[in-house]
Amino acid sequence: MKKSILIFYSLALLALGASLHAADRRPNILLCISDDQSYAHTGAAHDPVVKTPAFDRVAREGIHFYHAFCDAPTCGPSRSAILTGQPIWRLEEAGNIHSTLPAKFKTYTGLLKDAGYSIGFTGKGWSPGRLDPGGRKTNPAGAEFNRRRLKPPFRSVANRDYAANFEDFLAQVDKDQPFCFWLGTHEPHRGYEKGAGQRTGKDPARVVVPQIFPDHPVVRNDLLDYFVEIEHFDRMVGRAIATLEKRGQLDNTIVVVTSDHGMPFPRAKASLYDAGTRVPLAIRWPGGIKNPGRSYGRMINLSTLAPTFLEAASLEVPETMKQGPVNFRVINSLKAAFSNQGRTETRLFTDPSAAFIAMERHDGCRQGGKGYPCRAIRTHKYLYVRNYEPGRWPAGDPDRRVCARDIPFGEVDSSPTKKLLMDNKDKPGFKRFYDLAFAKRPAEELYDVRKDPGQLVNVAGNPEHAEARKKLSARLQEHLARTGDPRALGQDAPWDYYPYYGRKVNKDWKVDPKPEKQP
Ligand SMILES: [Ca+2]
Repeated sequence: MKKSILIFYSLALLALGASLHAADRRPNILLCISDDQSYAHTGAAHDPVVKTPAFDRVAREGIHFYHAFCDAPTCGPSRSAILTGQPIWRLEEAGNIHSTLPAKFKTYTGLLKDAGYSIGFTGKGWSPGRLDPGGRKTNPAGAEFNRRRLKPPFRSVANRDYAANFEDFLAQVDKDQPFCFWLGTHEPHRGYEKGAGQRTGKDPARVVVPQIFPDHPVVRNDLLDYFVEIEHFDRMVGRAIATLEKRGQLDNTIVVVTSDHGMPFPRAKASLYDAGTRVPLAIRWPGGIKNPGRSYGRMINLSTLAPTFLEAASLEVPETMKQGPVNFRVINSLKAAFSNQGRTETRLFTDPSAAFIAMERHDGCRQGGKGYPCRAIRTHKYLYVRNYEPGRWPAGDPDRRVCARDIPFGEVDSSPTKKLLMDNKDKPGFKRFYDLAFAKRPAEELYDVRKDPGQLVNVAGNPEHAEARKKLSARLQEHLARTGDPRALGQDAPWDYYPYYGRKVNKDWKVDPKPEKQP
């Protein structure tokens, strides 16, 4: 009898041990997300000036995704898409910046928390906006860890010691409890300390000036000042990785390094062109990535991260994070990217994958709170853009009085590069760049990215590309309709009328009420 009880308890203990062991095996997640960094600006993407050893290491020891796109080129909506695993046209108010993220939208962080993960964030989590109108009490990125400070290396850098805050977070995670942490820096968001790049020894002559800007000393130096902030982010990533390594937790952690959208420059952030939408993305996870040290060129959106994390934690992916009609929902995750052997570059131009990008109201910079509704499909051959309100100013109204923050072309953050274009707009050598950044845009834009990687020449009206234009237009429409975009379905689009919680310098600026429906 005694012997059988002993055997029973031994078996029970074994089972308990096995289940604890299973719990131990659930991977941790560390998402490192910079604020406004374009794909081109990492060492792994061969920029000759900016130094990003931590990003490069994650790319080298994991997968470098070199066609990753944000879901929206604007902070709040992009972060909402990452957290919910959904495109912004399904997120109601969260499709706008300075808005809210309604509590009914499930987030990967919330689902992991329910499954026993410890969830935290430092720096910039879900932001900017207000949580209470959406029925949330805490930041959806997790519990806040922002107490540790440092002396900023540049005037424009936040005094938050993100890496030390990550250590504070780790210190309170229970032993054997998996964790999910969001390390979001405020860099390289503007403003910058002017001259920081040159003062720290960076050579403006070595800067690769993107084709969307004039090659001018002001632009070169503006880019250098942006680079020092990317490097600050990268140092924080490096310290966070070193902490995990020291604790023996690095190899069971999915380390993701990315950005919410592209660089804060004209025709970049708050536009659907690559400079605003194509972001750095590298993922390291020895336990889950087969054949690490490769790059992956298929088109992906950052909203694929949420279902990827849930699958990695062996959790069910909710219907909302799947694509397609009911009963035909597909989990759009990186599982295949992690498990296959990658694709060779030579096959990319026949690869049918696509990324989808959207924008509604970025900032309050048009009369009555109107946004600039647009959608795009990006394939390996083309960028196709649909502008729903081509009569509006894409970069915001030139009249600062109709901008909440009292800035002309208010979609574009104030900067030396923006000022250079505006001050010299009538001079030869500047007009073209000024128009690319600020002029009105037609309802359809098409860029042949193989011939025109800078996306400077709209070929939508060119007979040579007529067939491609037709196909891409239909494919975009089909995707938007299938995933429930009110604009594609001909339903009322609500974004122009949602409240705006951003700063108002022009106190009488307001969002117009929704017009009464005509009977
Ligand atoms: Ca941002």
